[in-house]
Amino acid sequence: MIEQLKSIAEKALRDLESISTLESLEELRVAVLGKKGSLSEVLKGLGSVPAESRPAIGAAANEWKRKLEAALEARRTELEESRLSVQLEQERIDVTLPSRLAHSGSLHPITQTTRKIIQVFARLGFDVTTGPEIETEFLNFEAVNIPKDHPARDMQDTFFAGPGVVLRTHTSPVQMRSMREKGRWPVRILCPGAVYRCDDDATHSPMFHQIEGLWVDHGVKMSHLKGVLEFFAREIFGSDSKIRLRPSYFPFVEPGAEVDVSCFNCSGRGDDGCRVCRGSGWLEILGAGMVHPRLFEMAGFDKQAAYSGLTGFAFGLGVERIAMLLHRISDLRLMYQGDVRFLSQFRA
Ligand code: FA5
Repeated sequence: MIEQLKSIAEKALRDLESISTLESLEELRVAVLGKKGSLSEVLKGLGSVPAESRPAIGAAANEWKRKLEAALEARRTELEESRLSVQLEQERIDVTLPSRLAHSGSLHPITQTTRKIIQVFARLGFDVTTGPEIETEFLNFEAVNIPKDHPARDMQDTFFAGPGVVLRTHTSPVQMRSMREKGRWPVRILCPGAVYRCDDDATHSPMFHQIEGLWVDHGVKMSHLKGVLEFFAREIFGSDSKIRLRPSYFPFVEPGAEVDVSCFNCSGRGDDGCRVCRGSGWLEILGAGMVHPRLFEMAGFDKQAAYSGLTGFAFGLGVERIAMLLHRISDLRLMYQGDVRFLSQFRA
């Protein structure tokens, strides 16, 4: 039996030399030393051996087992080390390679400008509200005092989406929606959103963005409008900005005004070579005025209230126009072409 044990162990030690993977090493261990391994199988016959021979066989078996285990362990360590070094070689990272540039996106200049403007008016207590871009012809025009066939409709060349339905030409219908929804005053809202007109040139796009402001309450005056717009101009264009109001006509306000801001490039001096104001010293930024009392009627407000001191002011600005002025963009169409070379210049 000792001879049998010896031959099994010696064969196992020889086999061990040709083993090259951890998996086949484990297979060999199980085949020899496992519960049903060849060494264990031989030892099962120990019962039939005379009692006096058993200690010697047991000692020999233990000795071979110990030798085999030590050899297996040594081989395992070798194989593990070589597997690790192969892995390290294969997964080598060259830390000296230049890194790939991560392209992070950024907010579109129109979104940035819209948010900036909203933040300014939010500080004055204006709540942001929105309305649908597909609007009824009634709310887009009649309800804001532009009757059918009125020449004022020519000011806003309109896309019709169906009978009595238009792509809104301005954000002014949101004034009416808000007043009707609330049904009472005060109303102090800011309405940003896309609007549509049949325009297309370097400063006019068929789709553009406006922000409408409306403040309705007893005692709201033109001087409040001026103060609010002056604050807006200083926050957006710089602390020494001034504004001026020029009389103008919008059917939904009376009186109405075009509002200009002093040129931030030449500090309003109107320098000859100023590329921003072209020498005038002023930049037109928005339309504004005192809410026409007819709008309060259309909103369903109590007629008496309309004539007993309920007043309001409204203004509407083009976001693209403000973004173009702030970033000196000469062609508004650049903002819609999705060219990252252009857009990446506006990373905040
Ligand atoms: C209006 O749309 C009025 N609803 C504004 C208003 C509201 C006046 C409340 C009084 C009281 P206007 O048509 O001027 O006004 O347009 C306002 C701004 O939108 C313009 O100053 C201009 O900056 C911008 N705008 C007009 N048409 C285009 C266009 N096709 N593309 C880009 N911006 C435009």
